[in-house]
Amino acid sequence: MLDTQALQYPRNTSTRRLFDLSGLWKFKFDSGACGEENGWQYGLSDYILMPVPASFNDFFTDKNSREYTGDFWYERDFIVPGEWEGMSLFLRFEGAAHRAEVYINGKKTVSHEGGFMPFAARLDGLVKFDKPNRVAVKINNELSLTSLPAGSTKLLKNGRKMSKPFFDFFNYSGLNRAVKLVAVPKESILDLSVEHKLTEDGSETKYSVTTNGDNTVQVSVFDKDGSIVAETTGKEGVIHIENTRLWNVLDAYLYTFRLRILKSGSIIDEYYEDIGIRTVEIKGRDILINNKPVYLKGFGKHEDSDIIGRGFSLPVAKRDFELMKWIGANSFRTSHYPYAEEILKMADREGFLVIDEVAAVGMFESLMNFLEASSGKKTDFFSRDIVQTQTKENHKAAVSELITRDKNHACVIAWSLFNEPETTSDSAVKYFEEIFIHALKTDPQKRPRTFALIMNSTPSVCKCYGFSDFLSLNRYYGWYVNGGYEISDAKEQLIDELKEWEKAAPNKPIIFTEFGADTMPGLHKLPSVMWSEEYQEEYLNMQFEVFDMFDSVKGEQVWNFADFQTTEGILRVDGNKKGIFTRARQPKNAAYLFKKRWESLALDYKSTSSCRY
Ligand code: CKU
Repeated sequence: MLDTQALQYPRNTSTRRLFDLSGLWKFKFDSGACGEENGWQYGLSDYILMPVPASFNDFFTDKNSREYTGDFWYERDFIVPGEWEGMSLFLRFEGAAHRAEVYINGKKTVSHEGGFMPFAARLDGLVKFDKPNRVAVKINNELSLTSLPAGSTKLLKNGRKMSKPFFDFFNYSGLNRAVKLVAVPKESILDLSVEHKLTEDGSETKYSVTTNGDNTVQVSVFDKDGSIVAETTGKEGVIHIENTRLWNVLDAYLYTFRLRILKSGSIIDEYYEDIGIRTVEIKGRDILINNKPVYLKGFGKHEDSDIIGRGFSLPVAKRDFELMKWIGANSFRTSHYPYAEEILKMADREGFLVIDEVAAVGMFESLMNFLEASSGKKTDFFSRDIVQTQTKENHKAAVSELITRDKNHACVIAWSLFNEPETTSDSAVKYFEEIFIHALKTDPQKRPRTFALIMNSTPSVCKCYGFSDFLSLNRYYGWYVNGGYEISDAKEQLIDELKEWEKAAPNKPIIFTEFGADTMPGLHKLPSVMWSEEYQEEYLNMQFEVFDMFDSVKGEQVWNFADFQTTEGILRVDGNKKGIFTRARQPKNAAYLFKKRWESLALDYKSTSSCRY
């Protein structure tokens, strides 16, 4: 059963309490997978200290530790204040990559699969008040056919395990996001869903609140100045706001929804959520926000930075938003996994459009999918029984969690349900259908659903594009195919493929969710060669010319926002260098090219709808 309250962003309110347990935790590798046998759930000996939140990998100076694959443990003590007795208590793990088992004072309380979603270890009856309690968590970072992201684990001849991802980012692991101690009233608000509609005089928001009791629920809506604009009671209902200040692209406005459980005048529980009122719809070949067409400008990103790996860093997130605003972007995709909630909150506040992606990446099954996809390699990932059972179950659970966690964010305009899966077999079709239906059922706002199409998923062979409400193309003509002086042929290929898509899917907008060229910052060559800053610009100018030829292309999200770390290999020079910014978040020349283009493109660029700005 989905613990919806665990997915609710924790807040201090008049009835709720919160401690952030970020800091140094005890840490130990368990290469023999014998931690429990040795009683590690009660406490670790011979440990080292490890910062939380962060990936453990890049702190180490020895390669065996950096590449470590298998079980590892974190542990610390915490005190629950006596004043919290009688409340419902839990530890909220916001991201433990990739699976975790939590022990409270030696007792196993919860396990969770997937490294990018919050889950709760319920503490009721397990902790002492005003005295130290111990939390020990065993994490495992092995990749397999059933993990999201998918990959394999190789046993080296020396007995060590090694991660072999079917995807192009380093398998950063550990407590990548915060752990919080949360106290809520026994009778409390478990979940809120909202669905917006624009009316002649403002807006209507259909809402639904779940609680674990029968007392009255009150919903009050406040504007930015703190004035109340609507109030109603009941677990379900409609909130009518007049002259609504809508949430718009790069022009955000958030109302505060205050939820209360009331019992004879006293407040049993209180929770707040900042909510932007807007609608999203695909109509013909347009993406409409509040019934107005938009053109997406932005990036595929990663949660990736120096030293902390995939660990969440508020300062890095802040810098990224400043750069995205500076360059004239209005959107990004959370490639290739759900990002920390704080990032979506920032996007809500800044008015960015987000394609929210589940960690279903690697379902093409290749160690170098980026290369092999363009060479015509075929795999049969979905034909396996284990994929149709266990992987699908994990995938559905991940979709449920993602949508439950993120459904109320104004910034989320679409769900991306896969990145570059195999799509040419009948077994893929069956799997896709279930995942797409599941997402639709779970989302109260019925947002558009999509998936990013790998290079060899072309209209003539792809059997799955029909499920998408808009097409998301990852294309590298001019890089993996016909790069360098052959770029003129690359351009022809790109044009030909787009013509085919326009014919095959006449009613679907096309977004380029990836295109890009690896570029060593500071490498200059006249005339250009591949990897030089000049070639990156030449490649991008070619892409722009083609995008501008097709009215069906309704967005461009370049790969990638910044350089990022990957598994080492002959095609990666200390990581993927397709960034428009370096890993230290400084511009390559191409950043100025984008700035010029994006600042000059209207928000409704190429719209076909009659309703324009
Ligand atoms: C990117 C077939 C292309 C897949 N795409 C996925 C992304 O994760 C990679 O980093 C390609 C690349 O730079 O190769």
